[in-house]
Amino acid sequence: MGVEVDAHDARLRRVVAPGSVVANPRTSCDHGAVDDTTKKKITRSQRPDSDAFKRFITEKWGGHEREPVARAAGAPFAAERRARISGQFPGVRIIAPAGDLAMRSNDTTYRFRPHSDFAYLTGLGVDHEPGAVLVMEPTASGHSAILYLLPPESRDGEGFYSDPRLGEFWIGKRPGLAEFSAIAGIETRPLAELPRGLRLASQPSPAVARALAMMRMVKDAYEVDQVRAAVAATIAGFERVVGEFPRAIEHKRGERVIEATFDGHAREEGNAVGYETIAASGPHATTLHWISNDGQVRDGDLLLLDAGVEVESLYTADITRTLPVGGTFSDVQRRVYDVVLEAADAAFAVAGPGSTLREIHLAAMGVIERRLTEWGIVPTNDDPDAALYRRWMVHSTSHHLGLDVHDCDKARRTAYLDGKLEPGMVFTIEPGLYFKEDDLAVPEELRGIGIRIEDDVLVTTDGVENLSRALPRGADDVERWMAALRR
Ligand SMILES: [Mn+2]
Repeated sequence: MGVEVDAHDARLRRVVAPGSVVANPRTSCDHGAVDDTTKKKITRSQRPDSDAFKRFITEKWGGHEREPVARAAGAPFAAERRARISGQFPGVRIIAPAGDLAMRSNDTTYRFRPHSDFAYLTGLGVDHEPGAVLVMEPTASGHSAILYLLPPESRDGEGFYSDPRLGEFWIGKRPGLAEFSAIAGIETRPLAELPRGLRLASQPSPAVARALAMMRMVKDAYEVDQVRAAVAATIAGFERVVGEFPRAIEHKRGERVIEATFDGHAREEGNAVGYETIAASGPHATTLHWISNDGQVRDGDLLLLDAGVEVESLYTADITRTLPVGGTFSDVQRRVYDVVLEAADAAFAVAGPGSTLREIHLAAMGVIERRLTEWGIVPTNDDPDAALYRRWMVHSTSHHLGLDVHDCDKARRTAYLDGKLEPGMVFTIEPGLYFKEDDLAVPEELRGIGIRIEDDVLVTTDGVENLSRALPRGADDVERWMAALRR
């Protein structure tokens, strides 16, 4: 995603709704169940209330055994992270809630995604586990970790069929406490045993949140592997999208064809998209966060696709390519494209251990300023800090990437922008140029052209590795790649 404002936060807020991180044990507020808060039966419930029914529905079922589980690949790494955060907060209780199901409307919830710090400290991905709270209690030698969870309602109780949130009749078999302990390598206890005081204040402290953001800036080997997998899945998604261009051109909302193709791919190959897909054709590409995606895709347009697959461990990629829908760039499209590519290359040239995100941004902006000045569209100004060229590139060039698309946002600003890059850091390089349709400050031929090129970058011991290099960047390479995909 191409913007400094952390739009991803909106999604986190959706998952960890204000006030809802406090787990809500055994609150059945759904179909036919009684809401603990209101004690009012859900209006539409028509389930039989007879004792005979209640007895019959809980008997005569086959095997009760749970699926065998294996230790999660990320679990040892999560243990190492817990040890490191423990060392930073001796004697202090550390709490990391997964967050709770967020209501969409009435009793309908959004699909659950745990808080990224919870995933980081437990190694649990996918939709594990609404209501869970990781508590690290201080001990003489460090901390002991306990994972408090809502146990599933299995076949021997009324909740099995009456609790749409936990009952296995509704949600299928899920790991129980023993299974989660085996998966994560952490002692588990029922959420009901979480001390009440912790329930009421089960938010990570700002100091812990900041320390975790600082830690998360340098990825361990497991995290780098996961980002690589996310990038590979994302590149495959871009290839699928190009294959759907003919259908997108035919459709009245071709951008939705692009979005649905990529998002479907993300669900098939990963957990979900890492953020809302931007599928912006023609002038829509000049709207930085164009996620309505309800426009047409026309031959001759450029299609800006900014999208990322989030894999099951919840690490995401964040890649943008700007593709000529008809397969070939026009002269003016290519002229703008080449400037953005030159800016990206200038950013790559200074990126490496010891450089900073601020320096990388300035390298890219140097190219943008020089070329736009050569084109004669930047007004002269006596103030050397006026930076009027930024009218056409208002976002920053880089952000950290990992469990969150805008990763480590709670890190200190000085560390984020001016901290020296270290091996293991993963960030984006994503300059762009955006000439809006009604921009009277530029020649008519530029109006309606929006271009961004975004790659995901790993800092190595002696430079950087472009993790998304398998996706063509140069205009000629893009054209050849698209032609090959269409054959
Ligand atoms: Mn981005």
